[in-house]
Amino acid sequence: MKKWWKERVVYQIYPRSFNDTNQDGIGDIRGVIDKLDVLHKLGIGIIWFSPLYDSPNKDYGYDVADYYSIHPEYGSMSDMDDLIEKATALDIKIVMDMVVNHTSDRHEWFIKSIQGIEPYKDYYIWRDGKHKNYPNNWTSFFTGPAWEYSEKRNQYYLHLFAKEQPDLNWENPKVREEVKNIMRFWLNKGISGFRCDVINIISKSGFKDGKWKPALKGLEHYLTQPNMHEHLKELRRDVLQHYDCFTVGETILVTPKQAKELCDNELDMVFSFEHMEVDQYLVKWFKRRFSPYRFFKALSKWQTGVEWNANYFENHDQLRSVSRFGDDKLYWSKSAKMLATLLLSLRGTPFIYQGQEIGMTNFDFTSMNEILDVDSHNVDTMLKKVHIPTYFRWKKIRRTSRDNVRTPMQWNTEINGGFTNGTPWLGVNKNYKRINVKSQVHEKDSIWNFYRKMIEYRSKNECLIYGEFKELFLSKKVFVFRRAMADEARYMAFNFSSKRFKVPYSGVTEMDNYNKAIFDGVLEPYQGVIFKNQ
Ligand code: TEU
Ligand code: CA
Repeated sequence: MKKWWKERVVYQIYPRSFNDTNQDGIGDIRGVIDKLDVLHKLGIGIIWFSPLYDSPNKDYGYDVADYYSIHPEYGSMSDMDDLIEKATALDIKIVMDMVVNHTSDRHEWFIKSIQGIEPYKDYYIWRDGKHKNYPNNWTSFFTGPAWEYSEKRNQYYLHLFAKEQPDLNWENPKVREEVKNIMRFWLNKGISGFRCDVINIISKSGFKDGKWKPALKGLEHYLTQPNMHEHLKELRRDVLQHYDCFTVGETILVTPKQAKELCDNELDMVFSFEHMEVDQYLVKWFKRRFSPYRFFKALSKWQTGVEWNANYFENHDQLRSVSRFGDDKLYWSKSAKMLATLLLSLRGTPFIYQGQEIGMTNFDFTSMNEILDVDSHNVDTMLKKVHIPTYFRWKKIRRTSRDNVRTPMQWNTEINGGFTNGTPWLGVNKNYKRINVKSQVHEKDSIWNFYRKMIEYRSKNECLIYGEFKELFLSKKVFVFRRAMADEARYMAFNFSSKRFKVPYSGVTEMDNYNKAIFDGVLEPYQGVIFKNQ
């Protein structure tokens, strides 16, 4: 079925690092308004905002203290209204981040829940300790036990993330009514959908000890549980279906089968993680060499496994894709463009993360002091406890920290890359003089202009949007597939290496990071090409 959210390209903004207009070193809503024009020129049709709500920022907004207000650091509700109006005028739709598996421990609900005040008493998941110990052996995504003791209540509360992020009790109908009201509030303001944070772990069925696992004990008791489906159906029935909107679920460890079920009558699409796990063992704890082969396999599996994908190579939790899947040195520009071609030619809604369109790279930090991410600090503390030396701790953190992608946007060659004249909340990458928006908007052959052309190309070719996907050729470093509908077909070929490869396909090129008119079957290093078969 045709849908506007299938035809548009989404651009994710991490507001804190986007653009600062009052020189406090923190990106703000007015800063987004100032850049709407350049986003419009790029051709994007939807903006997803990482949380802008009031928050003590333990997890930079993913710990919400008030879903109905804007964090003063980012501006005011009237700035937000202004932004929605100005974006709408440019035909850009807005998607909000819905973080409702947990709240901040500073949320009024939690403060009252600790004190046992009704109706909040059971808004969270409280359990008595077992023999003066945790209620069970579950562990948090951010390391350590998933329970925290509250003296006031003489009970433990569950937190699957930081201890400042208590999990909401979704089995309590009052909690679900609260969530519905929050959704209605934002939809009535004119936004067009939600990205639903860790939505497949909202329902916990029973609190038995988890099976032994090196990481994440307890998973089997809260991952994609039957009640989760019921809760999501309820949200759709009571709220979502009454608006012209869409939802994309962030669903951890999801399989295509589960994704299909989730997209049946609940969400519209989900973010899967399989293609992001091809360079790591056991979730994200141990890194292994990036394997393009595993990457293609995962993409191919999902392309055919579900009806509609949410395609992404980067977000605020991952690494920079050009540094991770491409070559951010010798083939920086070529490989960034190749990734753009692949991302925008897969079947599904494409999501671009701020900075990806100019090939921003992983951070250039040199020590833990430059890192602010709570996850990285928890990992560091945990490794310290088991006596891992500084050098190895830093090696691990440097390769996994979410701050790699959270460094401020690089706008121009001025101080701090034009992000702020003040002191940026997080360090700006020193390569901003070479990698920035302004230079790339002017330079015809830049990554930015390539993204612009590629977005335009996709929007003009129904085949790229609605065409069926078929894998044609898949090897260690090379991937060829076809998108086809009715009597139209496009072929795509990608070389994830610095060597040349020959493939048994050729044709007239329509998009090519080597600007060749004909594709003769020889793939240049990091070439990505779309062609029509002759
Ligand atoms: O992420 C959920 C999630 O799976 C991550 O915690 C992931 O394990 C980690 O970031 C990988 O490094 C969502 C948000 O995207 C993330 O920013 C939040 O911190 C988290 O939920 C808690 O809200
Ligand atoms: Ca600011």
